Amino acid sequence: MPDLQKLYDAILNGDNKAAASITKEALAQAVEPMDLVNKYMIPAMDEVGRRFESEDCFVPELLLSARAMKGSLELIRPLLAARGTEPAGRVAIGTVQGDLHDIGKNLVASMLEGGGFEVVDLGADVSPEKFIAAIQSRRIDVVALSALLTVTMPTMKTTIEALTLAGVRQKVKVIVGGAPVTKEYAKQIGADGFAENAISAVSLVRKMLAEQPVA
Ligand code: B12
Repeated sequence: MPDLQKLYDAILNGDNKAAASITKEALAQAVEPMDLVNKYMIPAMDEVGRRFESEDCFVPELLLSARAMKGSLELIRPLLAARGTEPAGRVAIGTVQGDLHDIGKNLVASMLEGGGFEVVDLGADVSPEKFIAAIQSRRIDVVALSALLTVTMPTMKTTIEALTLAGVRQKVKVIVGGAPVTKEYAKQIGADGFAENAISAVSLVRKMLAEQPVA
């Protein structure tokens, strides 16, 4: 069994090679993938965030840590996706325009795939027009919006408004999330739901589609 504390350290120190090798070793030894994510990887990114806030590290260090996190997540993602059974619905997910943070969004996408949903990942910095085009071309059930910056949170509202203007809002459920987003904010901007993390996002979408299938 690898020393998993070293996975935390590798992500914290932005050492992508070490992070990938410990992740591979852990998965080969059947360590539960979500334990790696929740107990070591996310806490390491939280610590990076704290250091960034207190100016003990800067954007280059953030980028290295993010690269290490993404590399390990890429190894974990296929395992999460393989857990699904029948497609339970189709979700278009993206980080809203102006926001480049995509680690949390990728995690939500992986968990939804693992939960049996088909996921159309539109990426980061996604314009309202791209969300609209996805709804129009891909029979989307749920639109999932991510934002990590307080300055891009209002873009969630403008994206929802754009869906209404384009006449596609009633075709989908809209869920929102990201570290600064709250349940109250979700309600305030007219979203149908909010989830705090990737695991609760899956149960939220499942519940929503079971309770009231979209038109
Ligand atoms: C990594 C990182 C970066 C990387 C992003 C790399 C990438 N590809 O994503 C880089 C270096 C590019 C970056 C840039 C910037 N960043 Co930054 N970044 C972070 C950091 C350290 C970690 C974010 C992260 O990945 N967390 C791990 C993931 C797993 O968590 P998460 O994203 O919150 O996602 C979870 C939940 O929120 C939820 N969720 C997420 N999305 C969704 C969507 C739905 C639908 C649902 C239901 C749930 C959900 O589920 C996820 C899994 O559980 C945070 C600090 C922190 N601890 O959050 C700062 C942080 C977000 N960044 C910050 C800032 C200021 C910036 C910059 C402006 C810095 C600068 N001066 O240039 C730029 C902005 C660039 C831009 N236009 O977007 C601030 C934001 C402050 C604020 N209140 O707005 C933070 C909070 C750091 C800080 N403490 O100051 N950043």
